[in-house]
Amino acid sequence: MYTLLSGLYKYVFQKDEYCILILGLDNAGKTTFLEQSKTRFSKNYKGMSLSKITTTVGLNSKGAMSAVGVGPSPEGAVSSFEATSSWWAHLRSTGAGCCSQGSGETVMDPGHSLTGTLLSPVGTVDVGKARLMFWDLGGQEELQSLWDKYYAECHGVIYVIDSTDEDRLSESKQAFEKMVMSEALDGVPILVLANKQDVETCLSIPDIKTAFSDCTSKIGRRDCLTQACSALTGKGVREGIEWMVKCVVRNVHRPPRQRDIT
Ligand SMILES: Nc1nc2c(ncn2[C@@H]2O[C@H](COP(=O)(O)OP(=O)(O)OP(=O)(O)O)[C@@H](O)[C@H]2O)c(=O)[nH]1
Ligand SMILES: [Mg+2]
Repeated sequence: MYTLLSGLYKYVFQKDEYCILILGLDNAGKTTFLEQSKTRFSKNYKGMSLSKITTTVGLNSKGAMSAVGVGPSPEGAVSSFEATSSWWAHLRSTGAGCCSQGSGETVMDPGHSLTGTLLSPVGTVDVGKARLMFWDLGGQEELQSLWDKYYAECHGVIYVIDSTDEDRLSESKQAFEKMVMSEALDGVPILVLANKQDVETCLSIPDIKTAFSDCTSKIGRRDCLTQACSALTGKGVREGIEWMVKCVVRNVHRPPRQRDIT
């Protein structure tokens, strides 16, 4: 009887949490994608106008803390935030798991003038029993060195490509290649979003697949999907998220964290 009731309690009140990294070059549309996802999947979420999203400065450290259950809700944290010097130093020197760091202070690191997202915003999306916790990491070159600090603890990666930026496609491919070659990401599902498909002159999916073709062997046998997407209009967003949920749920090598819904 106890087992039955405990099973029922878990079914009703527990969510399986999965950490999802959103990576890609700066200006690819990561933050816009995150906002669009939250808007589409969270009934009561009132996001800001997507066209008003600008490159984010620094990180929302309080939001980051709240995502692990020790601070205020990160929902709605879209505007620019400043990085803490201790956070910055902490990230640079030690790195940290995507679910276990933060200082909560707000001071700009004087040594860096960041013009993109460092780590913001943190958002969550519930799909059935799964809760995806997104980490929107900055795409600028100097910030890419931080990406691998999060690999060991993530359950999935969403890699965003700007399909309108042919000039930077090979730069994006190099960043992608470096990422998939990381052992810490072995077996982790990767969703590649060919974003900005609403722009008439954008590169097609076959164009992008061709440009990324020599990454195929490095992707190996893990789940990987290239999805046409417009973070601005929402095209392909639901399909991408639902695919990711399916993959992280079936990946027995990276079990979710379980948390009671409060
Ligand atoms: N046309 C079009 N524009 C988009 C789309 N997604 C994002 N954008 C625009 O691209 C620009 C960059 O979007 P962001 O979401 O800030 O990009 P980001 O990847 O978060 O950039 P960083 O924070 O610098 O790493 C903004 O002007 C967005 O409005 C899209 O699907 N279509
Ligand atoms: Mg951003």
